[in-house]
Amino acid sequence: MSVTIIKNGTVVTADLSYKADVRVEGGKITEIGPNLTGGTELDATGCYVMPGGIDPHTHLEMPFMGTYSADDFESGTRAALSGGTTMVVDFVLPGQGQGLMDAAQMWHNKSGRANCDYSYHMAVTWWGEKVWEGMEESVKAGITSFKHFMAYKGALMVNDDELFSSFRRVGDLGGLAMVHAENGDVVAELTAKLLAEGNTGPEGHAYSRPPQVEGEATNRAIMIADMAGVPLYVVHVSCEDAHEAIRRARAAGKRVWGEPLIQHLTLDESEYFHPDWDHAARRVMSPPFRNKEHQASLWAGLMSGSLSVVATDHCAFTTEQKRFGIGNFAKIPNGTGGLEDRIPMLWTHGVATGRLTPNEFVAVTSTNIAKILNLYPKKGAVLVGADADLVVLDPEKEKVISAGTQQSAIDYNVFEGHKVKGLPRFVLTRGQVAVDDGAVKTQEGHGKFVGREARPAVNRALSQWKDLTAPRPVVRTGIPATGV
Ligand code: DUC
Ligand code: ZN
Ligand code: ZN
Ligand code: ZN
Repeated sequence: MSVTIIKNGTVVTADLSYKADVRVEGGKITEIGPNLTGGTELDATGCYVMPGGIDPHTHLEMPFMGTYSADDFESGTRAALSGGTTMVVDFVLPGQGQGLMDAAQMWHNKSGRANCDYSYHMAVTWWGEKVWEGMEESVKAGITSFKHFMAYKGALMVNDDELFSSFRRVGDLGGLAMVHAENGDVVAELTAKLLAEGNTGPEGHAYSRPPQVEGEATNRAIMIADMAGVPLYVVHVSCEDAHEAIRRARAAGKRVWGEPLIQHLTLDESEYFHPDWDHAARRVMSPPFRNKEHQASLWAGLMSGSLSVVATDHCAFTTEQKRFGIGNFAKIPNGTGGLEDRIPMLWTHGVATGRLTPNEFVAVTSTNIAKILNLYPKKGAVLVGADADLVVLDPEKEKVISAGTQQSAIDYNVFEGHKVKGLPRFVLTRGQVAVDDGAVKTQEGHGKFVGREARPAVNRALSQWKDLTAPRPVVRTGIPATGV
């Protein structure tokens, strides 16, 4: 079995930084210590040896808004690896009336081409007995997190009664509930009003989804999750209104996590007022980019720990696809790329600016989500026995982000022209070198599905500090007896 030694680097985990070599054999880390020899050496002098990034929020080759997202499991995971992300968690999106395991099979058919390991979340896009039953099968098949859209009315959105039923089911199964939190009814009303008033351009997208719709839905999801007794993960937290609801929940002892995206941390709403229609439309995603105060709130959340994970919601569409929405912003496919830029952008704007320590960086790009999704320590760790999914990051290496040199299949990059410092020298996916001294050398089909275990006891017990099983006063019914 081939042996690789990562030499002379500084190992950085979510807890510690220390000088050590790392031995990799059979796809696993087999030894960490000084002066290791006896294998192919990768020179990590001046570099940090960290757990590979985990992006828990991607949409690869997903049918959406009349088209398919442009990066598939091959180009998407190649983009991921090139930027130091060694695992993605993609959303299985069942069609209306479709069974969950049917949809999961469709995803398995696509993901065979992946270059790195991957897992799935299951989306609950409609509600009925078939879904209720499918959820147990999904958990048995290793898909233990369930995402609910509170927006996209008439398509993916589930109502509160459905949300409550589904959350209870997820809680009973020991899974994790997830939400896209925007008030879909209000978004639909605002969209219709804006279009009727002639606001058809991409900026209308931002006007139709103000921070309040996100704050309201986030708070509602938290309260419903609390009543259902299930832990909750809020995807793409973009504003103070949602962050505030999450902070309050966490301070009250609720098991709630928030995930900001690298796009919301580094790009703001002025992008939608760019005079070039294509420029603005390429940045249309939900929730939209916000103003600088909201951005500052997200950074504060990462720095203080009230927000836990940085993801991308990678859902890339070409300019041609974005142009479906000329004359009607509501038809612009929602989504932006970011998979290959998340690590360098967060290092540049987070660590190099002094906002985050390297250890905090590892926590929010890898270890925290590995723990939340029950992947740790197989993933998200530099420990003996862990998968050798590693990034050797050179903090001095620089580049200017450009669509011309990216791996993603689309024809632009929302971070075009951003100078980043902190790039992978080497990236290993289960021991295989996918980035070799900066050169991308991925292998189609190397990636494997990683199933996850549910946690019935832990997830149920810790989601609520109140004892809902305590005896309650019996409600009196019927007619009072005479004389009472
Ligand atoms: N938001 C997007 O921008 N794209 C995919 C789905 C979503 O919720
Ligand atoms: Zn979403
Ligand atoms: Zn998404
Ligand atoms: Zn920048």
